[in-house]
Amino acid sequence: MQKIDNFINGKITPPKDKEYMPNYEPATGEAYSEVALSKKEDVEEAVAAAQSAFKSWSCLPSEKRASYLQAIANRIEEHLEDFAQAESKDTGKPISLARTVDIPRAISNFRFFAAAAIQFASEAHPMDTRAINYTLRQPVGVVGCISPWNLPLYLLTWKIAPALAAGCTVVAKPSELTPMTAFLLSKVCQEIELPAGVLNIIQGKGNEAGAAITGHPQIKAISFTGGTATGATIAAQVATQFKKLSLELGGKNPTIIFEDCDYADALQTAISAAFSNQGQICLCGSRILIQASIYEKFRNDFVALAQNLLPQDPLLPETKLGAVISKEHQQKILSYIQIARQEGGKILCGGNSIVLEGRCQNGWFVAPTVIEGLDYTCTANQEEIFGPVVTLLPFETEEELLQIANGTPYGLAANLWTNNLKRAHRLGALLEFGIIWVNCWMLRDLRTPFGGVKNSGLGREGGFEAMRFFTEPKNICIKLG
Ligand code: TXE
Repeated sequence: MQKIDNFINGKITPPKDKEYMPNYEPATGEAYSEVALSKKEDVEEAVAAAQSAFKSWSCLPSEKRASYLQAIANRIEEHLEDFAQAESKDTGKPISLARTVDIPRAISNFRFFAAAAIQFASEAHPMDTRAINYTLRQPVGVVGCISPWNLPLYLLTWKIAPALAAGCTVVAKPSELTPMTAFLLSKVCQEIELPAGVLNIIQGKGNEAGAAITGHPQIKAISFTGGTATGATIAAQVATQFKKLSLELGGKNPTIIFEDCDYADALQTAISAAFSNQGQICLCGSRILIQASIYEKFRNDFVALAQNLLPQDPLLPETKLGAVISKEHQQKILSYIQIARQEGGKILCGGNSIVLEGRCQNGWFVAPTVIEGLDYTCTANQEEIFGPVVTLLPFETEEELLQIANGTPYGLAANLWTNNLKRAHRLGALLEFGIIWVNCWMLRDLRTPFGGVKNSGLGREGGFEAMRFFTEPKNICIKLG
């Protein structure tokens, strides 16, 4: 069975203790490869390699660093189909999504930060004729990048690219549930002859390899994406080490539908926002808040579309809904649906696992599920389910809307549908989220700050914000005359 090893100091390297664990295909429920179970000793070797490479990498002209990032982007593009097949097999997501979103976005991440590397600027502050201050931004050193299983290559490269562009060297760890595309990235780095030690990829569990990275004294910054609970664990661990920390965590995002919306567009986008990647995107619209005057119509139209989104084999080009990531996650989703029932929710469609025939008969599938009749304080409206499950809630007034929308521990993204410009500006300022989409969803300009408030995270990724995160600003004041 194929072994997914580490990438350390430019070499594909097995874990020192040769321990592996099965890597499963969610669509079949069967192991199809083995992933390295790296430990502290493997992380030590990766950090040493990154430290050795830091001086030369950080002193390279930015154009040269940019050329390496471009070369990685070009190589991934040449192998786009291999990456898409690997991503779909590893995650259970539809192959069409891997081909059109995940892998192209990973390519864009490298291309975007290749350009940012040569545009990155700083600031100066003259003190009349007395002195001039300038801010020298220097790369922090070796950094740790840790990513989740839902958009594996997309989110891992969203961290790696700005870190390399800023002149840092990297120890990265993908989720142990979806190691394959990071392994393919290791091979791309070898093929384009990225200098040894600049990027090191460690495979393994979060509480072992991940904790060894976040706790390593020579790692100066941690960029993490994952669950809120894990984010809190990491924050507690690194606080006493005064490391720079960026946390992209969970969400419980509202899709808000006013009666004056572009109805067909709002309906179709609400379906995409609810069920893309089986609802396993932190930006998914998992609560749909509908103005009371159109609640029944929208509910009926939404359910009619949702119940036709039946799960299929993710490797089929026509598949719209694939498998969820693991048996445990499937059970977690079903348990939330059971709690919703107990709390008085009405299941309008779905509410159960799905068993397919053929090669996917043992896969982990959940029917698209729509629930109504729950108060906004109920569990299904407060906690992140992270599956193909949405709740519908009516509202009468803007005050009621804001109470419901802002009434969860999360604050990542809100999706507002109205053609009333004043209302869009007014609510944009009052909705407590890091991202507000108006009459669109997942429209991303990589220059913009990305991230959430409250339990959705700390700090922002994206654009020069991300590059500034990986640098230290030193103020130099020079007396004139
Ligand atoms: O997270 P986990 P998952 C959220 C999403 C959901 C969760 C799903 O909403 O809540 O992430 O991802 C490693 N020290 N977002 O289940 O378990 C682990 O090995 C160091 C939000 O994977 O937190 C994996 O590589 N590392 C986001 C990674 O952390 C540790 C977008 C995430 O694992 C660790 C995507 C530890 N103690 C998902 N424990 C956004 N806001 O953009 C685990 N890991």
